[in-house]
Amino acid sequence: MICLLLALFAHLFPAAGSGVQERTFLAVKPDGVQRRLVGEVVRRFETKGFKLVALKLVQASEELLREHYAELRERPFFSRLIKYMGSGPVVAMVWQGLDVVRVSRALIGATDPADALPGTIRGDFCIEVGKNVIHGSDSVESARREIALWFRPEELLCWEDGAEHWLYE
Ligand code: D4T
Repeated sequence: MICLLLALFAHLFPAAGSGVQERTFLAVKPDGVQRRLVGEVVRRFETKGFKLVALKLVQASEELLREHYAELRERPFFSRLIKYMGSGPVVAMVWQGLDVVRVSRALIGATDPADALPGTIRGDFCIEVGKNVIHGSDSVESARREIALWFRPEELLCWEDGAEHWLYE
């Protein structure tokens, strides 16, 4: 109930999703699941200190993927991207924390793994842009849209974070 009220509040007052309450959508792509990288990806976000709010293994439908990547529908790689993303299960997640959208993109690394720095997920675990292991929302607005697309409100859990006191000033 409290979660539903918070979701409604965030919808009515966009600034409410900022600060420590900011959320992002991440997905370990089919290649990441096949290559047993789910644990490694979760470990990186967990040890950074972000809070896990939702997680599920999903075989995404073509309809969902077309909606998720709607902005890229005119790009030449769109069909290949939709086929690849539907080629096996993905692990969909929501993470929360201060500046989590921007910091997650930094932890993930550049879209093309050839440009991704060592120490980032794409820098450490993949080679080509068409098999780049993980997706992360590129803005707070995209995160809101993607979370609503992949999760029902009741799947986003509110829980007391005992570590918050040790992570934030
Ligand atoms: P995602 O959305 O998967 O986190 O990737 P990015 O946000 O880092 O990059 P993007 O939206 O530009 O690309 C989405 C997705 O398309 C694949 N892709 C991209 C591809 O196969 N060929 C390409 O030339 C580009 C630019 C990889 C990520």
